[in-house]
Amino acid sequence: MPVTRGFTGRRRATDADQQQRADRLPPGQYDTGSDFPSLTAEATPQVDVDSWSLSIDGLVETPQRWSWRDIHALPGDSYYGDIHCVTTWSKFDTTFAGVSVDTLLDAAGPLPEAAYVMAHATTGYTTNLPIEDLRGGKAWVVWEYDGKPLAVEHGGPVRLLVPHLYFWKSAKWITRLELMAVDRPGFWEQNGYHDRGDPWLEQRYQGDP
Ligand SMILES: Nc1nc2c(c(=O)[nH]1)N[C@H]1C(S)=C(S)[C@@H](COP(=O)(O)O)O[C@H]1N2
Ligand SMILES: [Mo]
Repeated sequence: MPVTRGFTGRRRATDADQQQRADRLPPGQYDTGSDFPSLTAEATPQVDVDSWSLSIDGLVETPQRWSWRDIHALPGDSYYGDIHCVTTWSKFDTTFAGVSVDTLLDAAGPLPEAAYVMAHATTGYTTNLPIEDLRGGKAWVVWEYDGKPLAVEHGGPVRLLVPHLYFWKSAKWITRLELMAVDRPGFWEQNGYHDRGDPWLEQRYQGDP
């Protein structure tokens, strides 16, 4: 009965695929499928690439500043995988391209006492991260999504991408990384959200593990 065998085979593959997708969802999250929600606290800015720049300053040996052209001249890198918003949507199989934050930090030379980073956007949005969450191939500064220029509602021209943490850590319209010795809460963190935000530990709010 070739027809039945074929049908059973397909159904098994689908079950396995569904289980795999379920295993990729951190606790309390759902799969948003092909939707890519946009979440912005402030008014969406128009950022002109000719005047945009990214700075690294604070506790570094050599403060750095890259223009749009300079940052494109650095060795490129990309991310393929999942993202997780604290409002409970997760999106699978995203592709972003830009540069690894390691490349940027290496150029600036973090001082030994630099333990935290505040990411700043043109709009005044801020978010704080332990420096270790930005090193070791875990974080990017990106200007492409799905092979196309990053749309303004998703942080274009340039955003931070830290996909192993809740997505509010991925500051849109990024212009500055400030290296600090002592942690300081950013925008959502001042409003009760967690200082680290690991989705697998469900670190949503201050006081969560
Ligand atoms: N500048 C800025 N960056 C931001 C935000 C914001 O409001 N302003 N929202 C954060 C939150 S809560 C999420 S879930 C993601 C949303 O990114 P998206 O709009 O591309 O989905 O951006 C993060 N970065
Ligand atoms: Mo979010």
